[in-house]
Parts: sequence; structure tokens; C-alpha cells
Amino acid sequence: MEKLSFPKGFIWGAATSAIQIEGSPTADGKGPSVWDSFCKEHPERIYQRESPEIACDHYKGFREDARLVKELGHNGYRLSISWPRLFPEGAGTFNAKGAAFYDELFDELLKNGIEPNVTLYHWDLPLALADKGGWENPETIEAFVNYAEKCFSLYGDRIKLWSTLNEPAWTTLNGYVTGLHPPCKTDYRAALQVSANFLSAHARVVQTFRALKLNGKIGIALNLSPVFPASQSFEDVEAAALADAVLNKWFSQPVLTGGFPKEATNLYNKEGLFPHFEDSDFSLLNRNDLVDFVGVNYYYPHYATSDAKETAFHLNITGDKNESCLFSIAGLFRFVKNPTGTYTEWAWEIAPEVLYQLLKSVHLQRPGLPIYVTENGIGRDETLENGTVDDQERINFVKLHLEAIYKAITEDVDVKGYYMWSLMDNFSWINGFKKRYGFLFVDRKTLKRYPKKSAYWYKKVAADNGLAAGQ
Ligand code: BGP
Repeated sequence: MEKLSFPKGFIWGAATSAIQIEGSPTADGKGPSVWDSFCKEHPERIYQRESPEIACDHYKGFREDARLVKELGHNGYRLSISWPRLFPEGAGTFNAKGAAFYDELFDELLKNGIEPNVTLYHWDLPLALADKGGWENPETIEAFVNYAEKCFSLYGDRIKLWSTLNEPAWTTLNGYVTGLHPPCKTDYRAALQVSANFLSAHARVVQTFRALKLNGKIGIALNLSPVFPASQSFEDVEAAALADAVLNKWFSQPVLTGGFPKEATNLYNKEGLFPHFEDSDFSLLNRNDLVDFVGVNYYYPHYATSDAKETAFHLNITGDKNESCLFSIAGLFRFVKNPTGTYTEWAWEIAPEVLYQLLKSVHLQRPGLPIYVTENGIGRDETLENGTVDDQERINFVKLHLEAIYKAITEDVDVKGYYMWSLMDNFSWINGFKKRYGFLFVDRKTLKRYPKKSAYWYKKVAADNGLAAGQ
């Protein structure tokens, strides 16, 4: 059987984010984040009224978790820093106790031979900033740059891989278009200003990082869901190109090659919605030096039709296979199911071959740019049996995606690592806890971790630095 050997030094890891695993929302002076308050104020919007208050209690059990990461054979780990732990109000007073947690966590990981890949912002905006307009307010950009600079000065001696933002497209979309995530707005103008402010924040933080001349690399983690036309009709082809420009390229083009996609620019200009950028930010975003690497978060592709009569959004948060997701913007595009596709219980298509195409397309846009697959995984409804979970479906999923990555690598795409989402079952935003993603099963009553079958399988893949085709 052919062995798929990955490049030497390939990172085999998993990913998490602060609020999804840490718990201890008020410990050691942490301030509230927008997700803490959203879950308290609108429990009805979260499946089974769950909250991240306890999550996986990682704040208390981080040493044991670092030990588990090592035991699982990973050589890398993607995580995020909680901004309101360091700056309880987002700006101003610095909380040294919150910062000490990450000091210890990073040391623990490094001691165990695990290279951290640190994201500065994974959606847990300090509430005090949200109360002043959040990402719509340019003061948030300033506060983010100051917070990032503090992180660089505190941890820049040890952290070699940094990402500025996690999925600015997804958080803009759900915070300001679908209204499913905080601040639950449905306002295109606000959405576009927020997207612009995210991009400006990224650009300024990269400048700050470079000025410090640290021995590390900086990038961004983008959710990229390729969009295909539902049919070959001219209208559907156009609708797909527009959806791709609005949802993907609006965020990826400025950081990968500089500039903005014409389909989106034309639309926003026509509607009088093109957002405001400071001149200096705009010129940075028109250059092509805003990333040392790009993080690709890939879950599924979209199929677009032009036949969009209404504006409506629905996300399957129950895991009921009969419940479809809905995404339609009147007059622009609507997403439909792939009639030949295979879907998860949460109605996300499983399409590994699209990851190969996506990696190739990033490479074509920025030849040679190092890429990390910073998220990819499958959410399942799982139960513990005899101290483990037989998640063969996850093994199949990860294997197919690794094969897709391998194929891209053999065609000169510089993929340097893979972080499966997620290290452990965690707070899956509005899906609560039923949707499980981890290599580690987390018992919700005891919070004890149990490696699933996939964890053992992946350990062998990491040890072999690859896998046998068909294995
Ligand atoms: C990404 C987020 C992650 C993670 C993952 C799975 O968009 O960056 O934080 O949660 O998706 O999504 P979900 O938990 O909503 O199923």
C-alpha cells in the first residue's frame, strides 16, 4: 500500500478557542465577554440553553490537558488568548493574573514539545467594548492593537506562530447579517463596516508585530467555503461568483494579494454601502505583505443559485438530520443542497476533494505562501461506551481530508500543518454541547476526558508522519 509521507516537520495538532474550553469566566479578574453576556441574556438562542460558563474547565485543568496533548502524540496545538482575561474592559487596566495563566500554559505546552499556534481573537470581545459599539467602533481597532502588542511583549519570546483573527467572515456574517451570534444585528451597513474594521485591525497588528522584529510568523485564520454554481446557467454562475466574492474573497483577497474583489466592490458601491477605511489602512490592504502564512479553516462548500426571492437564514443547531440549513439573500444568491452530497447530522456537507481545490487556489493566488489548515473536523452526537467513543466516521473524515492535503502538497502547495477541530468536545456556540468535535470525549457531568478511537488513530498518523493510502 502506498504510504503518504508528509513533509518533515509537519505539524500534527488540534485546535480550540479560549471561551469554548476554559470556563472560569470571572476568575482572577477576567472581565465579561460578549459571549458570556449573550448566553446569559438569551439562553433561548442556544441549543438546550447551554452556556460556556464551565465549558471544559480547562482554566483549572490546563496542565493535565497539556499532558494529554503530548500523550496523544501531537507536536502542535492551536489555541486562542482571551482578550478580557488580559484587559477586563478591553482597554486600559491590564490584568496580570489573567496574563499569568497563558504564561503557564505556554510553558507547559513547550515543556511537552508542543508548538503553540496562538490566535489573538476568537470572538470573545470584551463586553465593555461591545457596549461602545464593538467592532463597528474604530476605537475597538485601537484597543485590539494595544492588546496584541501586549501579547507580543509578554509571549513573543516563546510563541512562533500567531494569528490575528479567527474567521472574520463568519463572525461578521452571524453577528451582523443572520443575527444568530452576538450582537445579533441584521444590518448590511454595520456588517460591512465591521468587516472593514476587522481587516484594518489585522493590517495594523501585522505592522505592529513586524516593528517588534520578533522571531515568529504572523497570519490570519480564514473560514473559506468555496462556492460552486448550482447549475451551469449564466445566472447561477454569476450568483456563485458574487457569493464567493462577498463571503470569501472580501476577506481573503486583501490579505493574500492585496485589493478587493470586483464583484463585491461593484455591489457595495452600487448600494452605497462601501465601508469607510482610513487611507493608511486602505493602502496596507492593497499591498500583498499582510501575512507570513495563512490559516485555512475548512468545513464545507456551498452551491449557489440566483433564485433568491427572500432573505432568510437558518442554521441546524439540533443535529436533526432532516433539518436543513438555509441561506438566502433576496435578489443576490441562495445556497442549496448538493443533491449528490453526503451530509453530517448538522447538515454540513462532507466534501474533502474541495479542500484540495481550495488549497490549490490559495497557492495560485499567493504561490509559495505557507498554509496551515487551522480548522477542519466533524461535529457528531456521541456517547461514551466502555471508556471510549467509536468514531470511525471522524477517522474517515480526517483521513479523506489529509489525503486531499497530501495531494496538494505533492503539487507544490506548502501546507505546513493540520489542526483538527477540536482537541476536545467543547462549547459549540449556539449548538451548545450536543455537537461534539473532539479527539477527547468530555463527560459533561464529571468533565473527565476520554480519548476517542480517532485520537489513537491520529496518534499513529502523527508518529508515522503520514498515513497509508486506504488505511
Ligand atoms: C468555526 C469556529 C470554531 C468552531 C467550528 C465548528 O467556525 O472557528 O470555533 O466552533 O467552527 O463550528 P460549530 O461549533 O458552530 O459547529
